[in-house]
Amino acid sequence: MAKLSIDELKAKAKELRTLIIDTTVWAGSGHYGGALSSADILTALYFRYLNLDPANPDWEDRDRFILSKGHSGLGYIPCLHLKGYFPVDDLKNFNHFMSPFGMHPDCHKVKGCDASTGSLGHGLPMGLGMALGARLLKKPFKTVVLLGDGECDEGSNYEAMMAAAHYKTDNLIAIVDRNQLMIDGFTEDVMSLEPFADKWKAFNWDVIECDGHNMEELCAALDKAWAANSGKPTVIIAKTVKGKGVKFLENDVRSHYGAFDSAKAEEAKQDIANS
Ligand SMILES: Cc1ncc(C[n+]2csc(CCOP(=O)(O)OP(=O)(O)O)c2C)c(N)n1
Repeated sequence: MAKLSIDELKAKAKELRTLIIDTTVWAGSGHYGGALSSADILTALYFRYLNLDPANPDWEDRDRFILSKGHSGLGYIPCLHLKGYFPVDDLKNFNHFMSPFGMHPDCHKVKGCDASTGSLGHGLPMGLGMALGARLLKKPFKTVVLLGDGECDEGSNYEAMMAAAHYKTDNLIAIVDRNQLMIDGFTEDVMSLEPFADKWKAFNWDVIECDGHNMEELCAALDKAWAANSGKPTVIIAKTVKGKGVKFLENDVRSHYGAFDSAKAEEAKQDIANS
């Protein structure tokens, strides 16, 4: 599939955000704050970087992607639809009884999904395993793991960071959706992460910081991460805004999870269209 230009990516990210609002309505509720903050990252990955074949989801040489912040399935599953893995009508059952799409992604039920997530702190260890697997199998694929910043309170991440550097997995890319908020407050109040970049550097990772809503910066960061051959894994700390694109949700702890009535859903979509 053709790689989208920067302008096309910007338009696609708007399409994804609109679909996140629709899917929240179809589902009855959802984790829209973190889905909206990661929408530009998912769009750039799926429409410019990840080497995938939606007609052949189990292709062995595909790049691997793990949504470690599994509660953002509300953004990830619509993105897989936009990529062509399944029709939009399937999304209308999101989180309904017997649907393949629960609130958190299940790789045994969702085409294109490489790992089941939802219990935070497991994506990076799994991604490290996939990166080491690629090396053992002499496969060229990259493994990309998207983490939440609140998720980085989980100690398992630090074991994986240490091991990834030890094993020099420069085919592994972590991206942190650094929206500064978690379920119950600002990360710096709940469990401070700063100096966050220095922590990754101390674990011997290459660190790139960028604006996670600026498509030019995001793509420059991903270009650099994709080209890495320094023997170090790379992390992109993407500075984002929870609820991005919908003014009444932006940077507000209450936008972690909730529901919309039809008037609020319309207002949200209008905001996205005007953004
Ligand atoms: C192991 C584990 N503990 C707690 C939770 C409940 N939980 C769901 S989302 C969330 C906050 C995560 O914050 P962050 O990673 O910053 O996500 P974002 O703000 O990007 O949505 C928590 C604690 C969980 N899913 N897994």
